[in-house]
Amino acid sequence: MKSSMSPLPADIPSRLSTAIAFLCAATTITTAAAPQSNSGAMPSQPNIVLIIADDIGYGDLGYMGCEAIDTPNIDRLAELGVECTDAYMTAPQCAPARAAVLTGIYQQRFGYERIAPAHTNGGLPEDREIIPEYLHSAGYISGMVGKWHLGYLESQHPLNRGFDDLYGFIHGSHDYYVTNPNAPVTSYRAPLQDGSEKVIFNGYLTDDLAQAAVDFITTNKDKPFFLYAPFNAPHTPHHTPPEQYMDRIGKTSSTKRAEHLAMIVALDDAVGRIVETLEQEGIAENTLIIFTNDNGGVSNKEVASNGVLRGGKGMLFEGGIRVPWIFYWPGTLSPHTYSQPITGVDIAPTILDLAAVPIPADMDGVSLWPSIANGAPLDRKYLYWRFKFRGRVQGAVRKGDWKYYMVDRDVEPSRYGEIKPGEYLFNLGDDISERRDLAQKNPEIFQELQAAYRAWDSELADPAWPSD
Ligand SMILES: [Ca+2]
Repeated sequence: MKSSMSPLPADIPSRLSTAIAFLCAATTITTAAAPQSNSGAMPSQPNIVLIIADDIGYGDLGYMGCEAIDTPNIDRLAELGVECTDAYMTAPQCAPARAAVLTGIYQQRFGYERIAPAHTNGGLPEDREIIPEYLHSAGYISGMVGKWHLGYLESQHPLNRGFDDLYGFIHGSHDYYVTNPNAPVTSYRAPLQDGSEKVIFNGYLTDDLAQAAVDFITTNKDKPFFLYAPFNAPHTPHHTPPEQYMDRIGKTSSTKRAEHLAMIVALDDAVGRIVETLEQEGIAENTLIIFTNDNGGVSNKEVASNGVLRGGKGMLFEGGIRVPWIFYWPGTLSPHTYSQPITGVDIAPTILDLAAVPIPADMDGVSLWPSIANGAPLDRKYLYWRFKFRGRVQGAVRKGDWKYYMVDRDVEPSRYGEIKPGEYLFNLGDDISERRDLAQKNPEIFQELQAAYRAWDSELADPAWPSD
């Protein structure tokens, strides 16, 4: 098991330094007590709330070092829960990352390499089961609030994919203000749906989704439930959030960044309302909350900040795939920092494990429960990535602190820092910003990871639809 936090460059924000100092202190304390479940046994069929933000930058939350906003509700989950420092999604883009989360399988195995344009009929294949379908057999009620983005066909609709309840939208983004169900459908203006009904809403979307999450919890408080809450904040469009959010932004470099951060403040309030509802209903101690983000922030618009990480959305540098990730379960999970590398395909098997549903053998992910609850080392050698998008292939493998990265075409220098087509080796332990290529100095580990990538790559399907 590696140290509790990866070393960071000297220029990390002072607030993050403070947070790390606190977390290191906390880790020291909890190491003595050993991170573990209080009961020592796996709790039976807890409620599970999975909150996934959309395009938050790695440095855009209070506890991750953002100085321009406070995110007290998310920060509280990190402080009192399990803060995962080396957590990833399996794609640097919304939909493929979500496909892996819900199936527990690397999405490239079934051709979900990239987002599916609406005209392609692409999306979740019918023969790949997803979390709510598995949970039905264990008596769970499942609800979804937010952004689907996993197919436009009726057969791919959330209500036909195991969800008993839906409040949200099918496309990849949505207006933050009023929509009319009779208006022409565009990517931003597909109607909001309450179950199978198209609805008008007149408020602010993040507030509206928070209310739907609260209503789902209140309605289903007496059953084991799974609430999948993929909020679309702070994804585009950059509609200026209401004053109550804009007024809480400190100094920023641009109006667009202020709007981006205000969307995150609204999301933080939504998280607070969900936690408050669980507490008011007396079920907080029987509910696991997972909070994470679907891919890194867009790094070319001076909107999101990925902190010390290189690159952003669309890239397999850390800035595109490394995400904030928290497990919060008061009374069951002791607060601690968790630094083993984990990734999006681990979410489904972890949830199934807690629900006492057998984990299918074809899942790539592993249940994290024994590890986050009792400190067991994960039995896994490599994490993998591949992203074929708009004519460029990127690949990556992580083992311990080592990361192999390959790209077959020039990467736009202004966007990610100059990098030429080739294969690289980075050591994230002392170079989290991926600036020093160590391939020549470490041929053995380079060749091992290169071979691991090529073997895994050979198992994958071709992308099932073209890039848009
Ligand atoms: Ca996204």
